Amino acid sequence: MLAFYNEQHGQHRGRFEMFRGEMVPCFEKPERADLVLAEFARRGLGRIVTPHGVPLVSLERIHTPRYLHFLRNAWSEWIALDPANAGKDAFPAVWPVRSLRDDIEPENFCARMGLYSMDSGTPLTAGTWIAAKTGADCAVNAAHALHLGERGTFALTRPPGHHAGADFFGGYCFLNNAALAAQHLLDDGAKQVAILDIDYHHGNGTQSIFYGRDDVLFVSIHGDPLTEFPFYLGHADETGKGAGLGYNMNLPLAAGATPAQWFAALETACIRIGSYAPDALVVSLGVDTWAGDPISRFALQSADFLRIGERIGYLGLPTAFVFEGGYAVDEIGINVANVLEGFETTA
Ligand code: OKP
Ligand code: ZN
Repeated sequence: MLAFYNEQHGQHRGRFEMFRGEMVPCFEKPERADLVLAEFARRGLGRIVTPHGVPLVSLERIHTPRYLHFLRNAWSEWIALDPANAGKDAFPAVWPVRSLRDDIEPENFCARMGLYSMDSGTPLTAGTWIAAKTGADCAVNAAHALHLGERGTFALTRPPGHHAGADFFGGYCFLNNAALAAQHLLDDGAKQVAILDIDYHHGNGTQSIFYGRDDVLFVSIHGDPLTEFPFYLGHADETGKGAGLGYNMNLPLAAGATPAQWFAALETACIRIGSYAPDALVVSLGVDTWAGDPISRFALQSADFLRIGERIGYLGLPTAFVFEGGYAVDEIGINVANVLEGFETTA
């Protein structure tokens, strides 16, 4: 397996996130990717390469130009407000919810932070743009390598991407790496691509990006949004719209669902993907489904991740794995590497 990794991810290093009325240390931290990298190398799972930088037009295949412009300049605007801001992360504090206008771009930076975001748990830092951009490079390179003949590739990126929409950040995500990978596969000539999202949290950004399209099938297994982040999307009745009707499948499970229930959902997901018969598969690979994850409530054991990789491998599709969540850092390397190793055993 060919892995794409860029050490610049470490430049995105949020200090705190807002959680239940206080600022708590960020769960999404650089150690996550470092530990996955170390375990990937320790097991000899494959070659690790630095991705080529992709042009901004590749990002514009998924994200709006005005959002990309905002994201690239956000930090300099933040410190322009007050030089002392250099020592603080930027957070949104106001949002254009129902009845407020989101069609006019405000000049005020704080107002634009809200226009382009969905939560207050996602600090924007000095190195956010470079980390997100080089992460997106990893994802696009991982997709391109499938086009060049690889059977399986791994974009070892952070921050994650699946909550980011065409024009907003949130849920620790800024650029939607999985969506960029899927779109790149189509641009390389694939006719149909499936995305399987197995992160604990629903990939609202990915779903929304492809909701009206039938050339990308989105299938997600996640904690029920009635109780779990991102709350406002991810229900079973969201099946797509227009040309995309029937090409979105949500398999929400109650918090506390057992591994047996989770694997039954994986079977449903794989059957749907098999019947779609895509040219390639993108996996949004979160391991926050592990029993000990500090912010999630499923119960998978480390050995289960080997079985997940195997089941995905038996689909027989060129597959790009894109790293998403997982916050139990001591086990994160083992759990991610288990999925990749399970996939490799099916070659
Ligand atoms: C990102 B990914 C926890 C509150 C939840 C958002 C979770 C984003 C998860 N203190 N904050 O899907 O793993
Ligand atoms: Zn997650």
